Amino acid sequence: MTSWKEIDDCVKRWIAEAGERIRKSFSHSLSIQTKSNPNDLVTNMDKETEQFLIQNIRSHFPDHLILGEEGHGDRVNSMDGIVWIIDPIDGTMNFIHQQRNFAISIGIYENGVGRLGYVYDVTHDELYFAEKGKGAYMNDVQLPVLTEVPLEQSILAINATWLVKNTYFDPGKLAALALSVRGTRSSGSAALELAYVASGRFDSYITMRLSPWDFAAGKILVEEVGGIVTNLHGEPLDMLATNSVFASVPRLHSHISDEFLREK
Ligand code: 2AM
Ligand code: CA
Repeated sequence: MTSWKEIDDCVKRWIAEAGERIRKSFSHSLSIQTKSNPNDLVTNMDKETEQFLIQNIRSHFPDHLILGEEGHGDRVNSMDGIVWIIDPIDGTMNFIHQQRNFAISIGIYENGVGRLGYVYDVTHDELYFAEKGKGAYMNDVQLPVLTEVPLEQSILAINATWLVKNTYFDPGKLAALALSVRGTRSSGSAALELAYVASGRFDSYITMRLSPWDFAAGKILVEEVGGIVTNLHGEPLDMLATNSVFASVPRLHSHISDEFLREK
């Protein structure tokens, strides 16, 4: 049986190498394609990075399953066994337009329980990672357990479009919430937004529709420092479907749920 330490050593090596390849690609021209709509983008680097990670995972851990955004992984219908959930580039639009604020995201689950989570901010060379029960880190620095903050002093990560046009949830309630906090921010990478909640830079994060590879790693990070990650209705996330996502420190999570997220 492989140890988590062995897996962790491999992941850190592969992430470092993938990050180096992505940084080198900044000086080459990208091949950009659209997926479900004109703003849903994918590049050759998304695909190459996913293939690089999957080849390595398969050769070292052939009995593990892999769920990957770009479809080079397995058809995963259950969270039984060890399942890797990977997004080679989370925040592809930022990757293309800004060459920053995007991340490699890898979450490793055992029978549905998050064991290892990695969010690597490629441009800033910042690796956020957590092992269940053993703490969360940003590079070599351990992240402290989160402290509570009152709503009116909190920073909320939310994308402005959800306050304007929203088919999932009453945008008026989200707008009222946005006006009640100290400030709102949006970084354009769900994995990084969750890593920022885990490191206390944001106090809460709300979004309407994420896929498992967007939140699989970040959820492990936030939970390891005492945060709560649910859908907008306070229910556990379904690791094999799209979900709304609401991450926060516990008391603020209850406060926001009770005052702004209740549906009549
Ligand atoms: P991506 O860059 O890997 O596609 C941007 O708002 C955040 O939401 C990113 O983490 C992005 O991930 C994710 N995202 C964008 N469009 C999405 C969609 N249609 N479904 C799920 N997640 C999406
Ligand atoms: Ca992606």
